[in-house]
Amino acid sequence: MKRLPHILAGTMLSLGVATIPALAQQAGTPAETQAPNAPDQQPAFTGQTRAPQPAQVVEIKQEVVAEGLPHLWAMEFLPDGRMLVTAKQGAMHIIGEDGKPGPEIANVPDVLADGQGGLLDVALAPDYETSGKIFFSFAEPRDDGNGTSVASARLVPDDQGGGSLEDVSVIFRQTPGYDGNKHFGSRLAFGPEGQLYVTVGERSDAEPRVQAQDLQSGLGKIFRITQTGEALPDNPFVVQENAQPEIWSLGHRNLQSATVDGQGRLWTVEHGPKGGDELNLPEPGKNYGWPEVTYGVEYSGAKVGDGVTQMANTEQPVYYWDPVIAPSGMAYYDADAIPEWKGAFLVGGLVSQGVVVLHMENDRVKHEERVDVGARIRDVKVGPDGAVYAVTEQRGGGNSTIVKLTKG
Ligand SMILES: [Ca+2]
Repeated sequence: MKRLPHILAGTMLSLGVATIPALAQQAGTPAETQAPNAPDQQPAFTGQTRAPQPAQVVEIKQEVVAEGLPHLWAMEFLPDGRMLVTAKQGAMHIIGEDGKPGPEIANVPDVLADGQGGLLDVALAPDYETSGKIFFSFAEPRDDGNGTSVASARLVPDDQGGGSLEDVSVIFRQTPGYDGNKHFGSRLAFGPEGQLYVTVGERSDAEPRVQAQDLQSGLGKIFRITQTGEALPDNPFVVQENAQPEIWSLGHRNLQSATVDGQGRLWTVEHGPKGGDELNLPEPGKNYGWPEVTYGVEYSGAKVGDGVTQMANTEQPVYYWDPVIAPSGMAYYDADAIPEWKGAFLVGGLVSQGVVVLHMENDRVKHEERVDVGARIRDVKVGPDGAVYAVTEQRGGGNSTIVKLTKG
């Protein structure tokens, strides 16, 4: 029998409940009503942006279940129903059943907590229940600047609500390092055979970002590795000279959203430039275009490169947003508590301050729905109870909260 998650059981902590009415949502019209940043750009196919809202929008109840938390970056549910969170400044905590963070987990390595850097994503190993193993990504200070790294460790909880990391080992480093504080990514997602997908960024500035097209560089890539950090033998560039064998796909900008769907396929949402966030279904060896092909424009309003939105030998995004949502975490909804969302992707939005619900059909977005949470969303997870949990943050730091979304 499945153990009842204790944070969700019995006297559920409730710090405030608000039922958000179905806003002024109108079936058949896009949720996005603002003017695009690049009005001259045209989608490659119908429904590639501004998909219509669904005919029926489910009423969602919102409840703050944890508050006064440090500035969080990611959250995962432990098998006992408690939440394991990463704080950007370099701490890891378990959130107790009272909604309060336990003592700092010991032995988290030093991170570069500067700009967009810090302790980033966390994921439980597929065999966590027996191995106690977790994986986490972080901005790592290095001799040649800094870069995104992935470590594994055993999480050993104690009976004070804290615990320690044991056998900490950095299993993978994005290279080369770069002396900057932007575009580290990242997310970690496991495929069905236990392969680990690692998403990163291209470090933002003009000089490094072109390396998103360079197979000898780890900037602007998705990687596919074993749980000890090696390239999978069937990765697309394993036998190619002058290519990093861990690369799965290239031409990405800043990937902070990734999840695996019901078929075990990796999906990602990346931060685009102004007006160019995109949803992709990254396939092995394929080129997703950045910075040569993109929807959206530079923050200055200038074209990115030649302002090209389509090019041979590059992949079109499944979907894009102009203006941007500024994507953070992402989850695939396969639970039953909100039947209207079954099979949908839930994407957190920093700028859009809510959860974007993407209803899919034949690997295209059929409907886009927005749930307004009124705060920057840093991560989204589906709980063991089928509710959706959104981690909020405040720009520039401050406290995070965790908001539970249920059917109203
Ligand atoms: Ca692209």
